[in-house]
Amino acid sequence: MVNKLKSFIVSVSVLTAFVFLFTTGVSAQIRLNEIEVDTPSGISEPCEFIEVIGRPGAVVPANTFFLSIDGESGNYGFIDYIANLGGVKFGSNGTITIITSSDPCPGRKYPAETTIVKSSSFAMGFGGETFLLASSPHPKLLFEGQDLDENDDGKLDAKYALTPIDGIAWCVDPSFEKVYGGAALIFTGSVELPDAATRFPGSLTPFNMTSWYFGEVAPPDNSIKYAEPRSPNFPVDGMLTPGAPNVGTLFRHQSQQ
Ligand SMILES: [Ca+2]
Ligand SMILES: [Ca+2]
Ligand SMILES: [Ca+2]
Ligand SMILES: [Ca+2]
Repeated sequence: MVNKLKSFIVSVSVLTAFVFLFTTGVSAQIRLNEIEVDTPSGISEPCEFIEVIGRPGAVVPANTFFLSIDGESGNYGFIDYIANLGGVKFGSNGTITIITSSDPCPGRKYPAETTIVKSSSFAMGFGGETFLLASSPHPKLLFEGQDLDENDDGKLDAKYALTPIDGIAWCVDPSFEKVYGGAALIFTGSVELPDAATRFPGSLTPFNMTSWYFGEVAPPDNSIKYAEPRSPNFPVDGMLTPGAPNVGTLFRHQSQQ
């Protein structure tokens, strides 16, 4: 009897470990890949998108979210934009593309090889902002306008039990703004915050500043061209690839100088 119980406990533990490893294995392969936050239009953001990369055909574990979290004083921790990716299958090119359901981007066609997810959020936040992939066992607590940092200490409050997966952030002044969930702060400054950012293809380290290049986006709204000011590491072949695998040769710029 004791032996049976022991072997039952062992089986359950092995199964639990397997499920845990499998789940973390899948989420370990999910990365933020590309993001266009500020489109050239001065009045709306019709061509915003968020691209997430993973294994082609893999299903995102339940309760996995993309969050745009405000980092500015007075709004520390507020969710500006949310998309639930749980249960979504990566397209055959390994991407999921999140767009807003309310504001179509005229003239832009997303490839059939990506999976489109529509968010009811209207636009990601401007200024100091964190763009985070995270999971939480409390999905009902996550919605646009929720304050993930009620005590404004720059840490995601424990009650949300968020596990960050990957993320980037930018700030005008990090001494007055917050960056959440360990996101890589890829830009600080008051001149021009980046309009968009792209992960170098194949550089899949999470929360890693040097995996990213960024810049302004040139008009028109559906443009895929970056413009100045660009990041110092901007590759000669850098451009936006909404819903498609990224381009940009890492460190190429150094041999050009
Ligand atoms: Ca903001
Ligand atoms: Ca707050
Ligand atoms: Ca907090
Ligand atoms: Ca892309």
